[in-house]
Amino acid sequence: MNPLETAKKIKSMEIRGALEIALAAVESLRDYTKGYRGSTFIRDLEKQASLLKKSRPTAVSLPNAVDYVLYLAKHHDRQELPELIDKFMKEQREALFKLSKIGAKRIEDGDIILTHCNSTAVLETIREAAKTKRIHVICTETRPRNQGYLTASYLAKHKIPVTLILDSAVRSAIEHFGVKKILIGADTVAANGAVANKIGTSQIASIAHEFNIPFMVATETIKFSPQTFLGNLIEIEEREHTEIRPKMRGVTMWNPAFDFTPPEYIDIIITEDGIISPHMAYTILKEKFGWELK
Ligand code: RI2
Repeated sequence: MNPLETAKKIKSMEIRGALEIALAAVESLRDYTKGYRGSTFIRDLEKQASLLKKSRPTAVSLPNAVDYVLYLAKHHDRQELPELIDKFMKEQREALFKLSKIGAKRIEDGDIILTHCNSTAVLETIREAAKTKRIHVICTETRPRNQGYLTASYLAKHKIPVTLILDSAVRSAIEHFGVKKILIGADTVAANGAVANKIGTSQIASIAHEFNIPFMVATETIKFSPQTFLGNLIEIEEREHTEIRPKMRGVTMWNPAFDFTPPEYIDIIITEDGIISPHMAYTILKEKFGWELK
């Protein structure tokens, strides 16, 4: 699929999830590179990259991955680029596998875990833990796009006990089921350890804080934001109001797709490089994104 079509599918959320949108974007740049016949490759690749980066503003995995392809293009021959992109994509899928192994160790037999939205990092971690431990997952619907239905279906398919609840039932569910841990994914991790994730995450974090329940984030390091290290702010995407419901005369609507959870509410961040406190985000950025920060 070409970058323009891919950008459209990312914007419409036909392709979604912070890791999947990054991989789809770089795969489209790989195919573009393979089919390129012009004479101004870097300039033309940068135009395609810009289309992809504009498709959704919050998940920094997207610009990180696209910028890395541009970095590779500027430091290697065009003929080498497709193979280098394939290698990068393989590394990202391996990162997901590695973090799931590490994260599974923080899940105990008999845990009741609440999650929000639909995160492959979360689901692979739960699936890995469920190989040897009894786990019951409580998942929210996640209005307005109801990604929680994908989570519930996935867990049911893998015979992991799962209960679907309303977003507004989180506090009641924590009390009713005796939730032991919260495990959520991430779209972006800022340099100060704050996490951008699906709207409603920060409310869950504040409830977990009140109940003194561990709030854990599962995320690959590709979602750490070098730009925030340099002082930039992460834009919270606002989506079509009609995702909430059809227009109502005399009623305005507001539909932010993400929110930020402050580091104080986050106990651990599980990555493929290990488990860190949110305040160690700086270390990850220095080690993993030196090329970007120069
Ligand atoms: P993985 C999703 O956003 C959710 O916020 C999810 O937690 C996050 O991306 C990470 O997903 P959306 O694409 O990369 O549903 O862990 O708007 O799959």
